[in-house]
Amino acid sequence: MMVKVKECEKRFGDIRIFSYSRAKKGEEHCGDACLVEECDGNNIIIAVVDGLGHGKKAEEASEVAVNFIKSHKNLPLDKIVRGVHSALSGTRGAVASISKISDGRIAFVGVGNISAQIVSENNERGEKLQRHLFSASGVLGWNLRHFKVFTYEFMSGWLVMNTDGVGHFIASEYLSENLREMAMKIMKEHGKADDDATILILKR
Ligand SMILES: [Mn+2]
Repeated sequence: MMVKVKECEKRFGDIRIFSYSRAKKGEEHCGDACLVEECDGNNIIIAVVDGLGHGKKAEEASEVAVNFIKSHKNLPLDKIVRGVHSALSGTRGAVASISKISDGRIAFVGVGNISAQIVSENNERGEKLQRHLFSASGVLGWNLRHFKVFTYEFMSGWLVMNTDGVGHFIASEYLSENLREMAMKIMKEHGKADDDATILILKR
């Protein structure tokens, strides 16, 4: 059985992004989706979305979310999240992480069971800093309670975002300048055959 796979590679100045999505085994629709776009003139917006469940309905929900983000990319992140929540009402719903990358900074918001990690190289002692980013509980389109937009310093390093079709891993154990190789290694070791799986890696 063919597995539906989607790969995307983009570069904006000193930022490179690679994303990879594949459907759950035996499924032709992928309920996960990614977005990478320029926004706010000189910034970048990225998103990873997991439509609830799998199959066509999950795919429809993630498409609604991605299309909303794309057409409202210049709004502040909190407004985008509220907008996605409204746009998804009447659908399966989705969980998502959305981030804007600007000069030296990352703004991030996560809602639901979806994960993101930063490995940055910019602390004073020159050590790598590794952290998992906080995701609020809830499902966009169904219940969105309290959420917060977090801002982190990000001069250089990796931002890794993935759906729960990829099991727990520590991004700093996989660092590579070759983002495709890095993504495929994580996917090979941690991808779950019984769920759609997506990983997006940004490197500055
Ligand atoms: Mn999933």
